[in-house]
Amino acid sequence: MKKMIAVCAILALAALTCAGCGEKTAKNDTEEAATMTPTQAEQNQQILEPSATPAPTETPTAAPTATPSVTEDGMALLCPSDILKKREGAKYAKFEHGTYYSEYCGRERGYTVLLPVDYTPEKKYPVVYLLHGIFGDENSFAGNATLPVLIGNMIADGLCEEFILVCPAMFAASDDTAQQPGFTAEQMIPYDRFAHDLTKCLMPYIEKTYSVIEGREGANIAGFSMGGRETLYTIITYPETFKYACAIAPAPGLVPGKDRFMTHEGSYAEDEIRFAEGKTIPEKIIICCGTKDSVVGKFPLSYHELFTKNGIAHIWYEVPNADHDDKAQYSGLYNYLPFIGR
Ligand code: FER
Repeated sequence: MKKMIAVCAILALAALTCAGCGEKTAKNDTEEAATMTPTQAEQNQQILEPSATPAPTETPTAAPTATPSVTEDGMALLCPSDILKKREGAKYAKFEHGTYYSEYCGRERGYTVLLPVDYTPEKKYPVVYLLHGIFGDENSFAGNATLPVLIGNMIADGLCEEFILVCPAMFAASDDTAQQPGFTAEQMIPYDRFAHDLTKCLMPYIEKTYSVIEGREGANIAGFSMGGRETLYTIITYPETFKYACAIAPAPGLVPGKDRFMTHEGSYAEDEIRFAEGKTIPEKIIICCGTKDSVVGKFPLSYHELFTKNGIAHIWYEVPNADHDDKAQYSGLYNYLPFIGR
């Protein structure tokens, strides 16, 4: 029976993820945001003002319905569609697979990496560690052909700096033939263990292997769903390690809770979701989620409320009409990547 539930859950999640693959975001009114850096975005809050004021002779029929394209924190609600399209003559990076030895897990573990097209050891690059969803592995993002396009186009348009994208395998079990991902309390443990594997084993390996800006200045973390939850877990556990963090549709379980998949014991008590005073902490934390997320529902909103209650500065916004899908992911990345290396 348990197996049946797990299989159904896997199929449902896989169907949603695939529904999002290569999805074309509808052309939207956020094109102007394409030329904005966060600083410019911050200065452009007037975009929020509704521009379509009815002419004086018109009888107002209903309240204005136009959705603002940029939030007061400078977040473009949707990723502009042209950023997601291949451009003629443009070169896009390709994912490569690598392995590192994890002393923490006592075995060799995989990762994929997307180096800038013009990668040269003469430069030093910031790194984004991008964490996949539940049941995923280091190949989950590498299978997404749009991701290199989004990144390549943003770099070409001067929207973000060149950076190295590292996609690890998050399920940090010591023996992954004996332990598999799933929806039990026991199966949550390897996900949280990844925070230690990442900071103690993978990050030092990446710093040794590629030409990266070392330490916190070059270290950034983001993730989708289970990866979003582990992004939050990792920055709460190692607040001084990362400069910018982004949790897209973070899954439940960082703190106690219950949903249709399982009862979450919680990796931390609500009161532990804090940064000690005077500690170095991430400079920006973005939490976002689709308004129609049918998998994690209102859990991301509850993280926003908890962070607010516990005094953790962060940016929160919702992606209009996005489900647990690419639309939410691309919006989150589009808003997050401009911070990297700046
Ligand atoms: C849950 C709901 C969703 C959960 C995980 C997810 C561990 C993750 C979804 C995803 O990664 O896509 O209750 O519990």
